[in-house]
Amino acid sequence: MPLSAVEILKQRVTPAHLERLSAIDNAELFAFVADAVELLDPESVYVVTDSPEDLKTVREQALADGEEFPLPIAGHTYHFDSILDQARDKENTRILVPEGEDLGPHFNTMERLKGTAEVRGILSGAMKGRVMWVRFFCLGPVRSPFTVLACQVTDSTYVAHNLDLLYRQGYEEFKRQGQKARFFKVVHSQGELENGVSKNIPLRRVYVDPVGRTVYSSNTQYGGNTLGLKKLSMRLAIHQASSEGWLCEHMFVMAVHGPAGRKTYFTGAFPSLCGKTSTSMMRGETIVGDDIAYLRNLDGKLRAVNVEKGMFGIIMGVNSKDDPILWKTLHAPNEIIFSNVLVTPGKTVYWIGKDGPVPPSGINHSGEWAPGKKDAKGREIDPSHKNGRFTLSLNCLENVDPELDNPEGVAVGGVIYGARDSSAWVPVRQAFDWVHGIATIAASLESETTAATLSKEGVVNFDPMSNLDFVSIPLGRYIRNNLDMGRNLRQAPPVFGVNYFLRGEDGRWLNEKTDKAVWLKWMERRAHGEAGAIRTPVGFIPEYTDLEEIFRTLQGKAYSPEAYTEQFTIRVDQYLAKMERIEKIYRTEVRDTPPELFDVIGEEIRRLREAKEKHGPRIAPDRF
Ligand code: SPV
Ligand code: MN
Repeated sequence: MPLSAVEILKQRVTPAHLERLSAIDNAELFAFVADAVELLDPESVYVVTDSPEDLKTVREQALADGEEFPLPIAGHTYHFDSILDQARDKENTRILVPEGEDLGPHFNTMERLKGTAEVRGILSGAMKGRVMWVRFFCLGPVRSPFTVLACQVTDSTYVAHNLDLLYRQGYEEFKRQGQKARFFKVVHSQGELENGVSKNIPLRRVYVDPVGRTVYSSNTQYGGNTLGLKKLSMRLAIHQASSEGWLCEHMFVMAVHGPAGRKTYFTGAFPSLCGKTSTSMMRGETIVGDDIAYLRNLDGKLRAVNVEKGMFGIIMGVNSKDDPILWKTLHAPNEIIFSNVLVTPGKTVYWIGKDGPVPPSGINHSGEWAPGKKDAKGREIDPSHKNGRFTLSLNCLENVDPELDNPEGVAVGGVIYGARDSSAWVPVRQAFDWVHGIATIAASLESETTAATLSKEGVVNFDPMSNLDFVSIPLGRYIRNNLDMGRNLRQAPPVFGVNYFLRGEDGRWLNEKTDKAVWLKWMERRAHGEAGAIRTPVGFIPEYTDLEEIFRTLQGKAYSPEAYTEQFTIRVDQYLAKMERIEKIYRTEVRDTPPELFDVIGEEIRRLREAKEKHGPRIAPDRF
């Protein structure tokens, strides 16, 4: 007769750690941990509570295991992933679906039982001779209508440590909820190591099972594949949210500070590497979160929380001028993990775009490095990986917003969608209303690819809500959930589209990195009906005088009418091509597209054609 979960745990877990587990009165948890122990066969099991001593143990063990290495600044450590394990593995990340279910062509799926069997086969015995760390966390603030609990087991102390910087501790909350606790389950093993990094990359798998509320991750260390509470649980959350009437979005949450001490909270969805973190870290504003938000209708108002409490941010390009707060934090004694940067012999870290010269030598994700070093394919290896990251807790930032842990979240005053679009979208515009914004901005979002995933850079991808990588339900339903959210609010917040990557006809960027500060202030005013706007076929665009004033008073910069005209000229053909492209995708590749999406896109196309007839293919703002 098979052993019960409790019997397995009694055999495999020392009394001290069993006691910690038993303090949580939850049979599903015992079954999960017992199953993980049987499957992974660790030498021992360490149940980590929320206590500072336990967190210290994890931190120190990451160093003892050689998964992290110390740096001279107190609290700083670094970690490398395999050169083949530097980003999210889209190819081998699959949503497991019950037999007969089909999410549509935008998803990488696998039949649930088959996928589970495959990944469990790979994970079988993976923790032999190692410690299995059992971790408890809360997604969203603790004791809030937003809270979702999660338990991750891992054999990587780097992963366990990283989670502590990114998520709110949940052991006490599991204890408190006891039998009532429903939770996400994450099973991770880095697999066999060679020189401290995952060796069997061909056996890297990230399988997400929304039905079983479980994630399996094997033979990888890169955070995006292993921090189960991040993008992996996000897929579980989108599934759950869809059946419960809330949203889980790839969004920052920030306060934009308006006149007379007014704070207006915005959420913002941007594809990876398209300015999401830098927007949320804008000087003068305050940050609630930089990556994932849960949104709920609470008493008719849209409210949002940061699912996390830390940042796993891209370090490339961080410099003292553009990112003064981050710069300061990254150089102060804070608990920070640098991953896939260059570490010099003098033990300083360097990344692409950091102030100062490129060091003549160091160690990076490729091993010993010097300028000119080439990879196996003969391509030059950058000093740091473009997707190199830092992990820190938001509470070490001076611009952290005091509402970070508010159990009720923050009231959303505006929603922003950002694309990486060199040819069409103006730098900032406001949708006519929620449905127009969801249809023509959010659901129509496209982005040129970046280094955040293991794919070719510079290709235009359809990426609705910047969330296509993480949606785990049919796309039509996901779009409908977004439309419904706004419809059910007493008053839906305004929706904006931004684009920091517009180029002129000669290929030059039309905006500076710092211009986004101005767009934020303009959106904040618009959210309160305080700035004017010009009605165009694609939404409201700013008036020159408002932008000129904001540039001048905020940044002491002259903003010329010519720059404005070039930036805000409506390039009708590009918009039309885009809308027609998007419409086709929804007609041919997405099932159950809400009909109003076609209505709204159809109207936009009609408006654009009429405008073109009247004014030609490039329409300067003063023509409207
Ligand atoms: C992103 O790529 O969108 C990230 C980092 O935020 S990852 O955890 O890899 O998803
Ligand atoms: Mn992200």
